[in-house]
Order: sequence, then C-alpha cells, then structure tokens
Amino acid sequence: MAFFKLIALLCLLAVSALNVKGEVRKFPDTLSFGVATAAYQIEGGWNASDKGENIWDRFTHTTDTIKDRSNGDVACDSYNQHKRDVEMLKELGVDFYRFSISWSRILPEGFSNRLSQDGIAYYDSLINDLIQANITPSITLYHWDLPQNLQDLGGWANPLMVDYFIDFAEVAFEAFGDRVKTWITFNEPWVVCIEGYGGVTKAPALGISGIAEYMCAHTILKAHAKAYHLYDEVYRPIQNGRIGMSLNAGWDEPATQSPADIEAAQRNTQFNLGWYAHPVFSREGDYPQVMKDRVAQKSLEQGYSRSRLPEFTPEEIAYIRGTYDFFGLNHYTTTLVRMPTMRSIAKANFWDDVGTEGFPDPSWPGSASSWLKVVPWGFRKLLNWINENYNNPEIMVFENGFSDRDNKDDVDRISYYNGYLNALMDAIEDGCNVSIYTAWSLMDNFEWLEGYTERFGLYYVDFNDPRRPRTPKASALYYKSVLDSRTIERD
Ligand code: GOI
Repeated sequence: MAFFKLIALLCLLAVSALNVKGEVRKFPDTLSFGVATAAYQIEGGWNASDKGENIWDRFTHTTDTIKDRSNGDVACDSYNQHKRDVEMLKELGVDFYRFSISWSRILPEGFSNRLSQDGIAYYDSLINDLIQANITPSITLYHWDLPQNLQDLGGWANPLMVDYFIDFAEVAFEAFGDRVKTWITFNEPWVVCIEGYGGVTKAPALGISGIAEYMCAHTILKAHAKAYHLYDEVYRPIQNGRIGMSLNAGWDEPATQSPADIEAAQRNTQFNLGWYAHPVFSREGDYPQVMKDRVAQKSLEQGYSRSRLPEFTPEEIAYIRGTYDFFGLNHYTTTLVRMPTMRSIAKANFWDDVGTEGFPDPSWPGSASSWLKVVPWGFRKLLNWINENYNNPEIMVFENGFSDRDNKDDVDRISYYNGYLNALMDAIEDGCNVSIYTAWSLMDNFEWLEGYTERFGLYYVDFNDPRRPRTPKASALYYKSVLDSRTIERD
C-alpha cells in the first residue's frame, strides 16, 4: 500500500515539475474576478433627462472619423437596461463589476453648481442592484468623457481643471462612497493625452504633438493626486475604501539582445508607462530621468526657451508621490522594440522624443484590432517588471481582453483568456502581488474610432436590433467555469 502511495506521489511530482498541458491550476483565494465597461461605450441615453454634452458626443456628432459612422447615442442602451446587465453579471458569477460614471450625466454643466437627480438616481439604482446581487461595485471616475464645456476651457491642458475634477470626485464620493469602496481616478491617461491632445484618434483630437500631451499629463497627475488626498483625508476615515488610477501598458520586448535595442525597449517603457507611474509609484517621484533629459535636450535643439515637458516643483513631487492604494493595470499585448536607424526631426513630436520603433513579431496571432497580438508571456514579464521597479505594489488588473468581428463561437477569445490567465498564474507564482483580474469587456460595445466593428465582449450585443439583445458567447461560458472552479488548465 505504501508502495502505491509513493508511486502516486512521484507521479504527482512529475506532473507538476513537467508543467503538463491540461494540468489543473488553482488560483489563490485572495484573487477576485470581474468584468469592466465604460459609460460612453455602453450607456447610450446621450441626451436623456438633463445630461450635458460631452467630448465624445461632440466628436461623434460633428466629425466623420468613426469607422462605421456610428456613435454612442444608444450604444448598448445600458441607461435603460442596467437590470439586464446585472443579470448577466450574476450569470457569469463575477465578484465585482467595474463601470465608469459619465461626468456630464451627474453634473450637466460640468461644474458642481447643478446636480442631475436623474443622473445620480441611475447610478444609485445600478449600485443598489449590484449590492443586492452580492457583486462589489467599483467606479472609474474618468473614462474619457469630459463635459464639452470644460473642453471649451482647454480641458486637461488647463491646469485649473484640477479643481473642477476634484469637485466632480467629491460629488461622486458623497453620493456613492457609502456603498462603493474601490475608486479609479483616471482610466489610461496615456490614451487621453497621446491620442486626444498630441494626436487625433480620440476626442478632442487636438493633434498638437510634443506640447499638448505633456500639458495634459501634468494636469491629470495633479488632479489624480488631489483626488487621492481628498479621499485619504476626508472620505477614507468614514467610508474606508481604496483609490488609485489605472495605467495602460504593453510589454516592450527588445527586438534583439543588442545593447541598443535593450536601451530602446527600456526607454519606450519609461516614456509610456513610466511617464505616469514614476511620479506616483517610484521612491523618488517625478517624471523618469531619461524623459526629462531627452525632452529638455530636444526642446533646446528645436529652439524652445524651455523644455516642452513641464517641471514639477519639489512640493508637487512630494504631493504626487505615493498617491496610490494599488497599481491599476490595463494590459492587452506586447510589441518588439528597436533603436531606429533614421533619427531626429526638427519639429516637436512625442514619438521623436521617445525615439524608438515598435512592431509585432509576424508569428504572433492577431485579433480584429491592428495593435492587439496574442502574447501571453509578455503579461508575465510586465507584471514582474512592475513588481521589481515599483516596490512590489498590490496590482489590480482592471482590463485584459481580445477583439474579434462578429462571432458568438469565439474560440480565439477563449484561447486568449486561457493563455493570459496562465501567464497571470505564472506571475503570481513568481511573487507578484495581484489581487484583482478584470476581463474587458462584459459585452460588445462602442469601440471608440472603430465604432461597433471590433467586439471585445463576453456577451454578444445585436446593434441592429433596437432592443439591443445580449447573448452569451462561448467565452462567457468559459469565463463562468473559471470563476466557478477558480481553476484553469495549463496551456
Ligand atoms: C482600452 O484601452 C480602453 O480602456 C477601453 O475603453 C477599450 O475599449 C479597450 O481598451 C479596447 O480597445 C496613436 C498598430 C498612437 C500599432 C494611435 C496600431 C499609437 C500601434 C493606433 C493604432 C497602441 C486599450 C494603441 C489601450 C491601443 C494603446 C489600446 C492603448 C499604439 C495608435 C496602432 C497607436 C498602434 N493603443 N490601448 N498604436
């Protein structure tokens, strides 16, 4: 008998040492699972009751840059169908739901002079239904939909926007903070500033590269820090929740092991993730040194009288440093990075400031989104990089997901999730402190410039039907089984 026990034990050891495909891996009990959405992408009701106009209303209504010439006027109609949304969350068995608040729905004029009772009532009802269903609500304050009249005043390029963001945050903490204990100040400030201020692929599409994105980031970092301090000093003592921001980051893999390519990959990470993470999560605070040096140098060469990258005062550096209860991460994909062969242009430009080239490996499987390749091991490397560079913070993964086009039998999405969940498990075994995993997204929704042509949902939404019916895709059943068993199969 003892002999057979020994054999069984040896087999078990062999299986775990060899990492056999199909082996069952159990997630730690400390990891919670959820799904995410964002207000403009799902709500519709763009002018319901007294809701004010925001920059995405303006952008979609007055330009023809959205691929299928669509907009978020109706989207998934969640403004009228949040009870169905909560049903879906219950079907999936999620621990929490991450959604965002539409600023101009609760403050129609952007300022806190006037609150919309209907706007507040909508989120009240959603939050109450979630709690009833034993699903933890978590709120993103800013997922890209600035009130248009605040944009008319310069938006995030105007440093005074800090105080108007604080007014909005205060209204939200007051109204919902008794029931909501996880707050995300900003979703992906990189996208807001690079694509909306430096570039033209997100609202307000200013396209003033090399200047505007640095102003935007400067304001957002101060606004984030001020919201953190407000929560920390006034609301945490009575509401006892947690607050941070969520940064998008791919993994930058050096294209070759040459010192130049390794340097390029590191610089790329510092200019993209470090731009926001270093001021908040590093011991020293402030922008990364390589960023300060390069933008100052190039600005000088280009004839500017000062660096295009604004400077923080020592007081501001100290005020921003440490303003987090967790590291919020949105991760989708990986790129190869190399040192460019041609160098330097005379005109101010963010990409010239970075001075790197990114491209995918042709062997990586693609998705419906040109930028999104399936590279699970990059997720593991990125989590470890954050762990090492920012002192082992508690990491909350607030977005991770895959796009396809029009398909309910979404086997590619299932293999994406299974690959990335395995990489997550590897990173946890490496010692990364990950407490939250969030799939993007609960359902197909308005995918910004791509309109409804790229679908990220676990639930399929029929956008041709005025009732916007939702049906579970194969991946919804896969995710449900992961949540029920708290296990995955090694791939
Ligand atoms: C989330 O952001 C977001 O929070 C959700 O709301 C959203 O629904 C979800 O993701 C799904 O998208 C300008 C090929 C500069 C290579 C324009 C093509 C750089 C590189 C456009 C196209 C990467 C996800 C672009 C966060 C993709 C970075 C999404 C941030 C670089 C570009 C490109 C571009 C491209 N994104 N991402 N990139």
